[in-house]
Amino acid sequence: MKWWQNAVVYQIYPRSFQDSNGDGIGDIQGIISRLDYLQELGIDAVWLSPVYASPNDDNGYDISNYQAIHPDYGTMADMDELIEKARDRNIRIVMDLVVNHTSDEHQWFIEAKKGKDSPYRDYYIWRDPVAGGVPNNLTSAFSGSAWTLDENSGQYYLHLFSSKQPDLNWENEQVRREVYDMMNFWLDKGIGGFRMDVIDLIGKVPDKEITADGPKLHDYIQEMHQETLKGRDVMTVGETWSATPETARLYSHPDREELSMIFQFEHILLEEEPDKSKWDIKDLDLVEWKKVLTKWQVELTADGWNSLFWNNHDTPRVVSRWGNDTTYRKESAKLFAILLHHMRGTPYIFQGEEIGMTNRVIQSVDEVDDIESRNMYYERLEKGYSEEELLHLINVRGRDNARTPIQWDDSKHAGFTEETPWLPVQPNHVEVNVKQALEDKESVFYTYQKLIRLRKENPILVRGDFKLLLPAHPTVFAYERQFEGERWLVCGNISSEPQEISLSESGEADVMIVSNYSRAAVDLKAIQLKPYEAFSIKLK
Ligand code: TEU
Ligand code: CA
Repeated sequence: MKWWQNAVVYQIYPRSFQDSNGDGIGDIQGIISRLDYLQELGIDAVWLSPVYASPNDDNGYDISNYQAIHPDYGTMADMDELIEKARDRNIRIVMDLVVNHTSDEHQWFIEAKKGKDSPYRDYYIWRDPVAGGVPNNLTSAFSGSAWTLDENSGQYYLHLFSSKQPDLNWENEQVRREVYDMMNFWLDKGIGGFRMDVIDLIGKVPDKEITADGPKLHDYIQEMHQETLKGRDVMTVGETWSATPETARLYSHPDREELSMIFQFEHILLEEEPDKSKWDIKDLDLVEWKKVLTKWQVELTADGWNSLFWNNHDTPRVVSRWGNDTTYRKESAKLFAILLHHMRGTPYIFQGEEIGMTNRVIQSVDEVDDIESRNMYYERLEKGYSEEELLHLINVRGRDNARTPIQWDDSKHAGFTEETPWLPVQPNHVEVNVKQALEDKESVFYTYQKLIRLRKENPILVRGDFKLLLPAHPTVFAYERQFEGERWLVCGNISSEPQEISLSESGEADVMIVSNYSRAAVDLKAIQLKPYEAFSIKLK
């Protein structure tokens, strides 16, 4: 058993976590000032989104120096202090590794742009025009072509994200060497590991328009493991939008010496029209959703490891997306916590999820920060979409939803900052905030705290088998965990309508473990579930 197999990881988006110097931007000293809170919650590791030098075109996922801290966030001394003070609380700091691309303001790209004979030219991917235009049909995740013309050389360079995020050429051994040296710089500082940004893209073959899962992808990851991770007690989680349980085994089988686990997104992608974009939305079919979650629970058991998450800095907040962020905000936030934290895998909590923070509603594109939303808005406005339609898309799917400042208390800027925050604080911070949550024994916070503690105290959660119940029920997600004769039943009504179900095949209920309605007992033959009611119970 590795430490990260019964750990719970907390994702911090530093810009929005806690400001300490009154510039309206979250920073590392702000995180240090909140370590006691994270220790109180009980988490074991922090995934820290990028704090490196960056022009912030993509809020830090466009890095101009991997071994320097952006002044917005502080200094390298602050970073060393964070790693040390977190370790004093048995909290590891997992850094974000963004090596599919750099910023166009990285020294390597500045050199590469100087001309075709630059020693750094082949750090990136350059192609001559074809028929006077872009080399092929590859497109950017942030709208438009993935190719931008460099006037100076008359060649195009590849960027699967913004034109200020040129893709690194992983075929070039020098690039790989530079990345491994940088990784060892951070690992030697005693960080807990890496979250690896779009790592499934580094094996791309642009001339064949192959982006994810390229032919050399696992060769590169295995080489990376040997050159940096081998022999270190660290965790790695790859962000792999293309993953299936089959490929997840390739990344996470312990004998393959690649990664500890990956983030798979199949349950997230169910709301998108197949082979289109995140903005081509379709309704969620909960039966399909349960089937996908079950597939990942049962197909990765023996020879791989799962991550478990509902949201992150790229996705809308779970209580608004799938729950009910008005009448049943607390109940549905607790329901999703109960359903996730009883599953097999390493759970991730996105900052603010533990107090049931909600999406942010905007009325105008002028309020939008995120490049992905802005580019989509203007591209689709050109194509004739209405402003109202596009604002709706941003309100339900935009990444700013997750990036509003953490609501620490009911003061003017929610205790996040004394000045004007870089992104407005949500109006509902007056009632949804950490201070209130810590004072309210029935708050979402204490449900998360209990679930985190349960994972430490009960091997069934870490090692037990998973069995889906009521597969065809349209709104109830129920499953059993079984380990060495012990059986737990977990059940949640993902709807605002009461439901009556029978789970008599699970036998006799024993003691209640967790409930979001303070339920004391359950008669498995006939269970009346309240709106968004969830519970877990031991079975005899
Ligand atoms: O995200 C990869 C990615 O594909 C998502 O941005 C996706 O396009 C969409 O935003 C989610 O629906 C990673 C980082 O998490 C993201 O913040 C960066 O913008 C991106 O890579 C580029 O580094
Ligand atoms: Ca600050």
